[in-house]
Amino acid sequence: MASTAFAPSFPLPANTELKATPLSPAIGAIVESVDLSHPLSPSQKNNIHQLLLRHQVLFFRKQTISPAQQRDFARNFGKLHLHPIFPTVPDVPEAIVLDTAKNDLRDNALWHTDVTFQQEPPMGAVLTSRLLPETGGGDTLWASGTAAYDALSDGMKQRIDTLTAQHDFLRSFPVSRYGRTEAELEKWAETRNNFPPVTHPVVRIHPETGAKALFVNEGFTTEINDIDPEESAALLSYLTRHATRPEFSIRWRWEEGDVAFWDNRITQHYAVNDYLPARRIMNRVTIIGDRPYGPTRQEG
Ligand SMILES: O=C(O)CCC(=O)C(=O)O
Ligand SMILES: [Fe+2]
Repeated sequence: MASTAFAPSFPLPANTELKATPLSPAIGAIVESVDLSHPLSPSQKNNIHQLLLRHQVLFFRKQTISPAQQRDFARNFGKLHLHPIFPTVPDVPEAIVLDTAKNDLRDNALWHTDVTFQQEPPMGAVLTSRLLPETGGGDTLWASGTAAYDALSDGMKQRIDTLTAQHDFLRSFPVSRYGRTEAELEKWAETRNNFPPVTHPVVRIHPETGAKALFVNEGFTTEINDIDPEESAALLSYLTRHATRPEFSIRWRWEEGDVAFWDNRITQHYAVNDYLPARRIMNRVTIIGDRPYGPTRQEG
C-alpha cells in the first residue's frame, strides 16, 4: 500500500518545536521533550494539538504524573467528561480507574471508540499505565478511521457516505457484568435510562481537519439504519473488520511512565486481554466532544 495514501488533508504546523517520531504512516507518534507534570506553554499546547490531528494517537514516555496532573493536562484540550459507569480515582472524579482486580474489563478487548453510545462522544482521552501485568502483555491497539476510509473502493465510499447507524450502550455494558450488586444495578439502570440508543453517521467528518473517517465500531454499533437487517449485518461486519486491519493500526507495548493521548473522533482501540489473572491498572481522563456529522452534514 503506497504510503502517500495516508497524507494528511490539512496543513501541518510550520514549526513544530516538539519532536514527534511516527510509528506508522497511518497512525501513532512518540512525542519527546515535554514533561506533562508541568503546565504546558501555549506553544506546547498548540504543538500537541496539531500533532494529535496529524497522528491521531500520541505517546509520551517516562512521565511521572499523578491522576490530578493527568486531568490538568487533558484540560488543555477541552472540558472533561464524567463516565456514567466506571469507578473513579478518589478526589479526581474525572479520572476513571480501569483495574482488572476490581472490574471485569473484558469488553475493552473489542475494537471500540469510547462512549459512542452518547450523542456527543468524547473528543479524546488520555490514558496512563499505573500497574502493568508482571507477565507482560496488556498491549493496546489503535486504528485510524481516516486511513480505513481512504482505502475503501469508490463504490463503497459512495454507498456508505450518506448512511447512519445505531450505537447502543447495552452492547458493551451488559447488565450481566455491570449490574452484579444492588448499587451497580441501580447505576446501570439509570445509565440505561439516560442513554437510549443513538444514531451517528457511518462516515464522520473530522470537525477540525475535514477528513472523512469510518465511524462504526464493534463495541457499540448495532445496526445500519434504513436498510434491510441482513444487508446491515453484512455491511457492518465488512466495515468493522476493514476498519481494524493491521495496515491502519498500531500496537503499543506499555512501559511504566507511558501516557497515550488519542483523538477519539476518528480512531478506535482495543485493549488486549492476554494477561489475566495478572493485574493491570490504568487511569483514563476523557475530553468532551461534539455531535458527529457526516459528508452531507447529516447528524444522527
Ligand atoms: O486498558 C486499555 O489499554 C484501554 C482501555 C480502554 O478501552 C480505554 O481506556 O478507553
Ligand atoms: Fe476504550
